[in-house]
Amino acid sequence: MIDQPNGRGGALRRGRFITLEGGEGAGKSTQVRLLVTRLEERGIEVVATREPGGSAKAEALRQVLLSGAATRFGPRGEAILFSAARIDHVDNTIEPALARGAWVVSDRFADSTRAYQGALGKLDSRLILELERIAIGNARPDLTIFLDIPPEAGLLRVSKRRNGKAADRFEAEGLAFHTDLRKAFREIAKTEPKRCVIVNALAPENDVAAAIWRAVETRLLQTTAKRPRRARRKEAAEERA
Ligand code: T5A
Repeated sequence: MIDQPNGRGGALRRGRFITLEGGEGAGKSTQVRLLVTRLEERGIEVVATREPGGSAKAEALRQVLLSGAATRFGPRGEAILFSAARIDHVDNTIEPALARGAWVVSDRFADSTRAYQGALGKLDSRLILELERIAIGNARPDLTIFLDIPPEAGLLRVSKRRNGKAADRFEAEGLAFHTDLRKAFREIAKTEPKRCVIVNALAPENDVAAAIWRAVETRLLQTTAKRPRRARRKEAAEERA
């Protein structure tokens, strides 16, 4: 096997990759922090990251994307720019962490492109999948938590936090946009139930955290502990190849 540094050649991946997705103000950043603390308490090395951003070059693109300067390129151009940022994020933050056995928890990832640019921008799903293939290669999330919240409630949280400051490019979209966005996220979760879990984000912070932790325990921690000798033998064989 060719061991490419970005993992696209199928390099061994030992860590686990969790993404949190959802609409504006759903509580993703809050829950990333709580989840990271909880995993660290279990002695797991965790890298907390976010999109757009998460690495030096991707953070530079974040400014462009959130300021609205990329809007003039249309949904296709925006999707490509989000994917360019993702390539740097995967190569320089996510893959190196997973390769050394750390867990990665990301505040948004490729499902945001599927929902925001794909579903809302009415892009051909083949383009979105091709961009995903190029940008993320093997760095596919093991678990995705969709924080589900009525858009009115999420936007209210965000506007309170903003405290008079201007909304960013996506926050500024109307209610119909955010309602469709919620549908798009739910649709993704429905089509990939093995990877995705929907959590009610209207609940109090601690209840949301508890629901996320239940998903992590049942889907990742228990399966990691029980990982059969077969899986470990396969990894060893991949390392030798
Ligand atoms: N985007 C991103 C794309 O279009 N395509 C892509 O491919 C990608 C990756 C990123 C924008 O980019 C778009 C989507 C986004 O519009 P961002 O600034 O990173 O923008 O913003 P968001 O990811 O949307 O995150 P937000 O900061 O808006 O919201 P969060 O992280 O979901 O929420 P959080 O934790 O900051 O909480 C918001 C407020 O609510 C409170 C918090 O204290 C905070 O004040 N809160 C709660 N209140 C009550 N109950 C709870 N359970 C609460 N949880 C949090």
